[in-house]
Amino acid sequence: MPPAIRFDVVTVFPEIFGPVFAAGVVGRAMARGLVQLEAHDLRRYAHDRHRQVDDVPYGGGPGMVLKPEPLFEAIEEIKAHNSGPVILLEPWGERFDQGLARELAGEPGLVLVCGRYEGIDDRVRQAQADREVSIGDYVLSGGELAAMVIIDAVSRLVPGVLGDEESLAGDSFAGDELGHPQYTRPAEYRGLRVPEVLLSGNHKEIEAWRRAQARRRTLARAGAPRPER
Ligand code: 4FV
Repeated sequence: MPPAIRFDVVTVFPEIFGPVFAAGVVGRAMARGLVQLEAHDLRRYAHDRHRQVDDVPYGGGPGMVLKPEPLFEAIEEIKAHNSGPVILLEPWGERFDQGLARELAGEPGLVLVCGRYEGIDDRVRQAQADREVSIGDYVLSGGELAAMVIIDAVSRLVPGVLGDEESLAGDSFAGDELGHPQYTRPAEYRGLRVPEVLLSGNHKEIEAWRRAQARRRTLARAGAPRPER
């Protein structure tokens, strides 16, 4: 049975993806063949003696830039078996959020290209990228963590990945509201009690309380001024 979604990642550190997705709901979905992930070693597409994947920036300046040739070759080889969008992970990309996660979950696959060092030769963006995505306004040492965030958030939205013990319904951002507070046994701990309504068994009142809490959280966050830094 073909996977529900296939992720191909281009990276200079392919070995870090296995351990991250060995456990948990995404790991289980991979074991069930619902989600497929292959991390491709960029160096495999550099054919000189030193397998050079980066070089000094034209115009001078610090650091190194990922070369176009290995990336073009890797992306073109991958596109033979993954018809999904080619996505560059870059801080100036479109912001990743639950809405974009839902959109990407509808794709047959994603080709995720991870930058390192000072970044990627811009010709890769010009000629190979369908989208550029950022997970947030900060600079990472590489695109790998951003790729992992996207793989996890998108995989959860693929039908069949979440068992009934996990549901999308209670997710924050499932609709336009944040999730409600959650509690489990014991009913009292360190003098802190679980709200009585949740112990009442009155599902109408419980649902009303949860909606009210979700709205309170959403308004609190919407109203919270982002500190100028
Ligand atoms: C990033 C972000 C990010 C910048 C230089 C990789 C690094 C290197 N990716 N959201 N924020 N990428 O900082 O996605 O290419």
